[in-house]
Amino acid sequence: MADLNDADPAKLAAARAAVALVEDGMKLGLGTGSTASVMVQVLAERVKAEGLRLRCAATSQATADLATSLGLSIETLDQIGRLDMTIDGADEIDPDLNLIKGGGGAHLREKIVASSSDRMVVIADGGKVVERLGLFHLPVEVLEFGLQGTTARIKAALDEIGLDGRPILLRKRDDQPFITDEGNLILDLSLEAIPDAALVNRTLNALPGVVENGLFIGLCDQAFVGRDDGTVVEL
Ligand code: ABF
Repeated sequence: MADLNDADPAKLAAARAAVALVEDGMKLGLGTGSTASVMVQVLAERVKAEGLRLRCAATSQATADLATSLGLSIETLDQIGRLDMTIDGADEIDPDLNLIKGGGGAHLREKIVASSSDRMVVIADGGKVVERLGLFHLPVEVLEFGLQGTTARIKAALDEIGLDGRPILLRKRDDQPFITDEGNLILDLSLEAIPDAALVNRTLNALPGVVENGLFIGLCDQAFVGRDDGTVVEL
């Protein structure tokens, strides 16, 4: 486990700001990714130092493994039910706190956990803040079954809403298709700019074969953006 002293200062600052919101007895959703991993370490330190009693659900197996290794106990979302707060990272954050997530391949569980939370707090470094979403590829989790047809439907649906000709790539890791925690595949859409994120979200999720896309619209309540000097800006 990486030492927190070696953590990226911007990520650490954002993580500390979010973990400061945690109170004894809370039910928490734990995000995925490198920033969320720093947050889990900061949280574990607080739990140890202050004896906080928390109930936690994880957005990925990787986060569950990390949290467990640090002494946090993880339960399933169904065991806990409604969560008080989820703290997670993001790939892009716009001025309305809409997000692109899923660069780490966990956006399906992340969206379920965020939607089961009274409050979603995003932590990030300044590189994630954008004026308009879309420069980062948009991850879309799809079933392996009927992949070609699903890809064609996504292309046709994007054409219909004026996003024609955008490249769609099957995500790979070590030359093999990337498999999510739910056993699905991910298509990465290079949209360049998303003029109407709610429309793209609705359009993609209505297609057979699509499980979930990485647009988080109206789910994030608050964002802490860390800077390299250790200061934090709240959005
Ligand atoms: C998760 O981790 C994802 O939704 C997002 O794709 C990614 C951000 O990772 P990092 O914090 O490593 O930039 O939150």
